[in-house]
Amino acid sequence: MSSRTYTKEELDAALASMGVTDQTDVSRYGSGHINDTFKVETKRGVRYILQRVNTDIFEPVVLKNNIVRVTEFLKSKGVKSLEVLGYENPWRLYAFLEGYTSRDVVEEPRQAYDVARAFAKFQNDCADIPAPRLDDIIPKFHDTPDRMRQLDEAVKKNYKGRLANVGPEMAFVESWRANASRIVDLMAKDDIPERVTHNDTKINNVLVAPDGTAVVIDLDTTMPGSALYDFGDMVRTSSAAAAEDEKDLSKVYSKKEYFEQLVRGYLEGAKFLNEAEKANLAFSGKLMTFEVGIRFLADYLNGDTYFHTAYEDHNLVRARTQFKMVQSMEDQAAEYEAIVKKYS
Ligand code: ADP
Ligand code: GN1
Ligand code: MG
Repeated sequence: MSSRTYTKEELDAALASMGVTDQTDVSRYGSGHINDTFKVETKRGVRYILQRVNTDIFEPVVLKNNIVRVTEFLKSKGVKSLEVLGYENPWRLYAFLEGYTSRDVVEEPRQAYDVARAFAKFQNDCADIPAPRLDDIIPKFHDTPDRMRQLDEAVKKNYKGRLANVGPEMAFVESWRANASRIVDLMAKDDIPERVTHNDTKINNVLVAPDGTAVVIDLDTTMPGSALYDFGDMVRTSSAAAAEDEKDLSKVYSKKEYFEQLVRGYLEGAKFLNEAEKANLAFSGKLMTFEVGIRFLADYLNGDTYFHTAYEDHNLVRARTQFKMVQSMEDQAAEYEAIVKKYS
């Protein structure tokens, strides 16, 4: 879906409803695929993030409760997090986190380490959130077999007649289909425990300061899940040599030195992992990357209704990079398993 446009009046009204009236500039910000995000400059020099929640995807009242609950809990512990300054559904206002950088690709191994430390700390910080259990904000979010079912439906409908364009991608999917249920099966057997997880650990959902201190953002999908969802999705973007939508596939592969720093950083922070979780760390990188690949492919076949897209084949380009990443991790499987052993 291409991002919708907003009139100045709409944006001004949203800001006024949350007490901001001295804005000098409101402009699109960041590269998130789901919500509509704006940076707000004011006469006072104070900056904000204004966001319109994607109500096609989220149930807004449930989401607001979850966000308020998680951010208040982190604040009560003194953990730096998103600061909610206003929330008038579907709009919300966050303090702009000054002094931090958001990136789409890792440029040096140290950055992969910082990302992994940040998400491990986030899991630790959220682990003792008081009952009741957090809401399943998007049910079956990381149920890969269910994502396969959604892809199969999209193939059957072939709503846009695009199936003819995805022969090689579907062949890759078939070669991988048998692996889809491994994590949900281990969870069903209780070999892998349910924890409070972020569930969207892509690199631009953590802001990092020059000294390595980090703030985890985009808390919309914080809910019960597996630690492996978070580690695997980190590997997907933070071990990648190129952007998620790089068209030249020769530039797309998983970099071993980034993967090593992810493992080092994550295992330094996530001391709570059991043996089954550790044994599946390297596998989770492949599975979560595959999962996002089939989600992009299904969205392409459905006519681009879910992820923001900037051009006709954007979701197909993204699906291709994901499958290339999975293949690259397969090619390095023995080395990646050895890295996990080294730090376990
Ligand atoms: P989406 O759900 O669409 O991914 P995000 O909440 O991740 O939306 O926000 C999109 C981008 O906006 C982030 O990747 C980050 O670059 C930037 N961003 C979001 N919140 C803040 C904040 N409080 N301070 C600074 N930048 C932010
Ligand atoms: C979306 O919101 P954003 O852009 O940080 C998506 C993730 C995908 C990611 C792929 C709620 O993340 O699940 O992994 O795109 N978020 C949601 O880039 O579906
Ligand atoms: Mg985001």
